[in-house]
Amino acid sequence: MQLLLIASVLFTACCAAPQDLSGKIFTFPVESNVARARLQPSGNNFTSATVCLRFFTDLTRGYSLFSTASSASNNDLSIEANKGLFVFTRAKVSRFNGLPDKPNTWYSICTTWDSNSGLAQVWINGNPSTRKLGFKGNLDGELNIVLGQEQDAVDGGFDAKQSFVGMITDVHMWDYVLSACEIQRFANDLNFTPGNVINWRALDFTIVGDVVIEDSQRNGCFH
Ligand SMILES: *[C@@H]1O[C@H](CO)[C@@H](O)[C@H](O)[C@H]1NC(C)=O
Ligand SMILES: [Ca+2]
Repeated sequence: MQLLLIASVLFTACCAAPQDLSGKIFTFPVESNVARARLQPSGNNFTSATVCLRFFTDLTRGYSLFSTASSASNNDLSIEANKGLFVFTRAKVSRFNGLPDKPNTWYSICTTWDSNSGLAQVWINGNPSTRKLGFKGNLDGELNIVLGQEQDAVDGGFDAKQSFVGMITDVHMWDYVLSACEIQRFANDLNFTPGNVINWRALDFTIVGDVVIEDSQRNGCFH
């Protein structure tokens, strides 16, 4: 009986049904080295990828927008802002300068990476950056994906001064490079093909610490 109970608790913890978070946001209301959302990707061993999300913050220091760690690298497919945007692909850093970074504004950001050319690119509100060299090779192994904290170890090594404070929504990841047209559809909130690796409309995630799931205010009256 007791064993059965434990088994069913474990089952619930491991396999909670994915949730449709359409119209919802993750609010990170406090600077900490704990608060985070862990996202469970479908699949592994990626030869290319696109990550898109929307965010709002008033931080003027550096912060992590999307942190991936694996046994191969603590900066596996990661996006950080720190007077410029930094995209990491298996510890290879590509730096993008001069992109808009005004505080207290909703931004849409998409990052693409392709292992053949190694090229990474960032799109802010549907506008492209320069294309820069990143990692040439597969992102294999299990990826641990975290919002709100920057990993210096798999789900660990957090630093409050790199934490994200603000709101994040519409997080999607694909195992291919999205076309410019699809990226602009995402940026403009038109119909787009949801992520096949991470899908905000069927999100498999775990919250740790102060992260609040609430209705989006992003579109005001026009939901
Ligand atoms: C990843 O995929 C490549 C083919 O793209 C394959 O050669 C390699 O063995 C795979 N690695 C793992 C760890 O499965
Ligand atoms: Ca770090």
